[in-house]
Amino acid sequence: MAGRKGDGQEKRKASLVFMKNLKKTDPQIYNLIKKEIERQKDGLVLIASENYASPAVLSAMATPLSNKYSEGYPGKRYYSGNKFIDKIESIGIERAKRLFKAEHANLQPHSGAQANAAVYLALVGSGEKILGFDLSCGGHLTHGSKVNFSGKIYNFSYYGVNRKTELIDFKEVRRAALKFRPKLILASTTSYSRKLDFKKFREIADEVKAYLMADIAHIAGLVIAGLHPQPFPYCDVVTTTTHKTLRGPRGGLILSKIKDRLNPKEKTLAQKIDSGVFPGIQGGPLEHVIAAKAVCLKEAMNPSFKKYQKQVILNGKIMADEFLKQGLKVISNGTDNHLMVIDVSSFGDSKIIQDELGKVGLYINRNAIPFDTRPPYNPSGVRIGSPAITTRGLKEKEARQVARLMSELIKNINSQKIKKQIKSEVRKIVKRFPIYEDFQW
Ligand code: DSN
Repeated sequence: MAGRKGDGQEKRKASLVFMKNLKKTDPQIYNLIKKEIERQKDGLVLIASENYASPAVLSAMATPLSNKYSEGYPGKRYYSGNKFIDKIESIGIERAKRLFKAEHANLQPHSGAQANAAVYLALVGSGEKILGFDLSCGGHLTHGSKVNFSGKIYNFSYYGVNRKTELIDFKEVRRAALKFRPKLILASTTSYSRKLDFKKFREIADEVKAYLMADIAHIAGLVIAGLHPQPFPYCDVVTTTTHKTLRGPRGGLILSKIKDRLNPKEKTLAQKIDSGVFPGIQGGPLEHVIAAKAVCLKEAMNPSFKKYQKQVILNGKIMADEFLKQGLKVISNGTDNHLMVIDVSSFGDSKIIQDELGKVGLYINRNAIPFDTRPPYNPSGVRIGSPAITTRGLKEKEARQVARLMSELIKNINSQKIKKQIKSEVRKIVKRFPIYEDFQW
């Protein structure tokens, strides 16, 4: 992979020729894109939901496929001229089904939020009940936040984590499900660092006759690599994004069973999901992004993908271990996956910590912690992820070093001298582990 050393992939030259045209037509935007590329190259991305897509994935997106209208699905479009688009989308669908062991796949959601919206529309009526995971414990905005469409249109209730262990407590999930009697249960996270037991969720869903959906946006790559329990056959529907551990283009994806086990006499589950996406919530699909999704799914079939995901977990564990050694409080005392949340409230304001880390080239995002009493804009924690640094080729030794540098800055948030030292250490690391080095923009 051009400039993506360390993840076992072939090194290749690549270039986005369209950037040359952009330079002539709109130098202002061209220059800003170049600056953003340099920022990504010159810093260490520790935002758990970000990654570096391959030149092949990026190239597929920068194509005239963007010009095409293809409302509908392969073989059933509303516009002519979809001969090749149909083939591309069908290849992507087959790859997604194979990788996630799914009976049905829909590659059209523009994002993870759109994927979730389409599933809710397909399965739950307005005002009906959904049981989700509490946002401060690791859920997502689209899992029923009051400020999001999900919390406004549907009647949400939540389960959380055990106060002491900070782990999902299945007794509480069951109690909440029996009391609330939801139509849909979400086994879905965005900042939870432990494995999800889909079998247990399914037992509870069966007991209350609810659909079960997993939003595996964060852990999709780990699931494909067999390093996290598989959502199928337990879940009815699985949503994901394609740009996090999956390392593809920005976008969403829905996987599902074909049959609707709760309402077998109605349309199939697969039909409901497809019409939930189109015409339910979207018009024309972004076929250039769908082509890039197909490319990232091909990359995920390469044995080097599993090797990469193993290293993502190893790096995550090492970082959590170092944070604990440095005296920081890691939620649930560690991680089983690619991320962890740290309570930084005793060291300062999380927004300031996030911004100061960004100034030395260490990019993270602030995040709520379980039972957080602080507001979402200034929560008590920060979230750290290992996928992007692992794509750059950092291994255990460097992951530990990065965690140590971050801890030093967090503990000395007002020391300019320490920040200067850390900035120079980060510079050395990004030079040793370059990204997109042969990619000509
Ligand atoms: N998917 C979220 C994240 O984890 O960063 C953003 O919405």
